[in-house]
Amino acid sequence: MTSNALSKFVAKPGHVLVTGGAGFIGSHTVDHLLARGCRVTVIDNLSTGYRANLAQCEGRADFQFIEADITQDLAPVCECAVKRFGAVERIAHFAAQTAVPLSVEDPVMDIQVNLGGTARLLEYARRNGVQKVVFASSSAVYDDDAPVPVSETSTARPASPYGIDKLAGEFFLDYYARYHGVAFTALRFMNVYGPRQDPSSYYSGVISIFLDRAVAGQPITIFDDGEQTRDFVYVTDVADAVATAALSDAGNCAVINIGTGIEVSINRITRTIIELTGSTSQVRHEPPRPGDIRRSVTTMTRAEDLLAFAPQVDLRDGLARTLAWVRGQALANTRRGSAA
Ligand code: UD2
Repeated sequence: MTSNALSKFVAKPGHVLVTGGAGFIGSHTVDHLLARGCRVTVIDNLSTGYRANLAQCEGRADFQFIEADITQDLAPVCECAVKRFGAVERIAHFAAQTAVPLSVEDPVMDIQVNLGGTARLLEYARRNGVQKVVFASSSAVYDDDAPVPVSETSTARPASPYGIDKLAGEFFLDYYARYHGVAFTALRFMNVYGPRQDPSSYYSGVISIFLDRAVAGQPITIFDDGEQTRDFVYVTDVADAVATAALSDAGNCAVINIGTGIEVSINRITRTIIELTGSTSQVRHEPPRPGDIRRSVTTMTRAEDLLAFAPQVDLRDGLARTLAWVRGQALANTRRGSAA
């Protein structure tokens, strides 16, 4: 859990609030923060997160879980955690409605949860002297007209309400930094993958879906010709970047793309997964998914300069680690099934 990033910045353990901490990226961030000596409070409404993602933290003296919604008044929600761990010093904010297509179907709900939740969180930060907020933004702020590779100075023109929430959230952060002294870093994640990514939804990440299907021997569906590309970044590298930004002044008041700078096609992902799993799954093609962008990959300069970010896990290794987790889950499910 060490990184290049750590050596460059002085980490400041303290009380960190992680919203959406039972989710995929949030729970890995909790692990990294605890490993760096922080006291961690998680708020999660368990709408898409799972307590099981935090099983390794349960019972620890430096960890507290609160089941609550980000759209609630956060002061009473956090009261017991503040009594126990002291004032919240830093926040990593993941809690959100994360499905891009759902945001298109129901933009009002989407804005209420995502932008409303971010505004509420920032008000809590302002009123309670929180030093810094790290915000889980997204490559969804860019559309298909963005250059390849895309940089933080490229025009951000979201193609979905979800992307609008994220971009507007960044403006909120900037406003709270300038007028209320709450520092921030906004991290625009590219395609994050790894253990604990839930494959069960139509909106799940492609790697989690394909590994799940491959292990089960079920058909794999590639939308379009499979030559569309993404920048896949392993979840522990992302969690490390979040923890570095949260615990130091690195990346203060900056927007930073977090990826690998490596462009990979969906066909290549499919071939590697079939090879790693030895799967007999059939691969079939369906028409392109509405709204899908064709190519996505980031420049690395800003993440390197501001966070000393250097991904440690390459794609093959990351896929192998994720596969081990998927197989572990499948085994646990089988055991639970036969015990019932
Ligand atoms: C990612 C993010 C999303 C948003 C968006 C911004 C994930 C899970 N989603 O969406 O939150 O930030 O980027 O642009 O990281 N595909 C298949 N078969 C499948 C599923 C997907 O071929 O069963 C293809 C899909 O058509 C797309 C690619 O795989 O071309 C990646 O899809 P995704 O849903 O994993 O991620 P993306 O880039 O649409």
